[in-house]
Amino acid sequence: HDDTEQTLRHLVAGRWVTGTGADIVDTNPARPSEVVARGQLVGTDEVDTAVAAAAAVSKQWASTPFPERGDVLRRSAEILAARAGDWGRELAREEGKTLAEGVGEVRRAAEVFRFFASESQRPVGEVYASPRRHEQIQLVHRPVGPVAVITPFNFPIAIPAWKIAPALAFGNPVVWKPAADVPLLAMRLAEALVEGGLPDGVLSLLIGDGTAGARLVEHARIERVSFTGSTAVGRALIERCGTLARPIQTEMGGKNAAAVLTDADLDLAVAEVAAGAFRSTGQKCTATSRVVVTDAVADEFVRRLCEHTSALRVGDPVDESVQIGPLVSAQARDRVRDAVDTATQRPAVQLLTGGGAYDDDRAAGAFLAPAVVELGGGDPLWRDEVFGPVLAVRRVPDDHTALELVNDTVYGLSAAVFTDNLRAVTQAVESLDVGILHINSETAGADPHVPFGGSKHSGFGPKEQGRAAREFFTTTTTVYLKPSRPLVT
Ligand code: UN1
Repeated sequence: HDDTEQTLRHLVAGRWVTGTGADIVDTNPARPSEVVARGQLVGTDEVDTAVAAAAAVSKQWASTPFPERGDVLRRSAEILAARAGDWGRELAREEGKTLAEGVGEVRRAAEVFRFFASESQRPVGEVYASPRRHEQIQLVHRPVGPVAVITPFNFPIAIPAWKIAPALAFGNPVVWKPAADVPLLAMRLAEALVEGGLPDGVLSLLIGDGTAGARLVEHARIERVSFTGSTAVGRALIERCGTLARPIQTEMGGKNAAAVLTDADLDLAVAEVAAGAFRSTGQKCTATSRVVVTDAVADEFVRRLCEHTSALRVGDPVDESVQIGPLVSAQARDRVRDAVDTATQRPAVQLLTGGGAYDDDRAAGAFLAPAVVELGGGDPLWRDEVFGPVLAVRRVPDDHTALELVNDTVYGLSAAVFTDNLRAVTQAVESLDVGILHINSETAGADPHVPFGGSKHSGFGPKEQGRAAREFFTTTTTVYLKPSRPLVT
């Protein structure tokens, strides 16, 4: 493996350039002295140039026949799939998720590209009858023009793929600003598209901070903004885009619950809840951060969950035997550890396992022992998104109450219910205010061909992926179509 230090570049108007912004050093969160990549952030000039280039190629890309656009995506998918091993390892070194998750994520990006390569072949639009003779009314979808894509650190290549692939497939140029914590994987995705034959200017990659993102969103030529990240930033962008009358799609926080009901298969529930809570070190907006369990099975479930959790192997993510890597940075680790420390000082909160940093060879890395806490209601750990490996357990008297507590949050991304009880499943489907509901599987995960997104404070605007993506990345024209004169018969 080539673990030599990489140089960061931005892709601006078809050229790989050095940024004119502040210096950045991209380090390995498992071993912070190890530099993965180094470079400079973008300055304002690069943002402006990228948007101008996107605007300049917009008509041409929109009128490129869809099979040609699809071919670019298909070739890029093959490049991603072929390099999944190497790029997945870079992902693990840069972001901290395990090698298996890193490789899986690059493959997933390839799958997303393959799906959207064909998506533009599917039936589009609608045809309506007209009340007037010889007239037909059609609903036609058209590209929207340059799109701004802003993505978080936690899925450095999959989340960008599921925004960029549909944007491109439906004929729109993209100006993309990824989180500055994961610049190398962003470069890899852009490389795959360039090698796949994407014309100059159709994708620009700007590695920058919030200032670059804010400037990008403001540009008059940007027609749509697609954002995944924190609720605070998402809401600020929604407000700004509201003022600009610019459509925005946001995927934001979560406080996803799993309900373990009285008839639950406890082996399954323990494995899935732990996977949902701790994979990617809990840094998913779909992560399980609350569990409600009925009194009838609580003792047994909690005992097994803690056993399972404390046995998870935490360490260097490129070591294949490791199950949980570090958090993305030492700051993230300290923030999460502080949240747990503060919570466990409150009498209603009991730390059952984990929550501490390590004092062995992992001390320098951003590692934190996966934590399970038990609490009553109303605690900040029950309410606030922590974005780390922390799971809050609450006991309830019965199935009905368990499901009611799943909704006890301002968020509404995903939920999991462990049961084969049809009455409980029916209650869950009808009453849980979430965008994604899993019956007998973990709260995380998303297939590319189905819509993804949350309700309440978790999401705003059209959902992502599947058929939902077309809604956001195209605009419609309602066409009243009839001949100029009556037909001669
Ligand atoms: C997944 O659960 O596999 O930021 C995807 C996030 C989500 C994506 C989750 N937007 O975690």
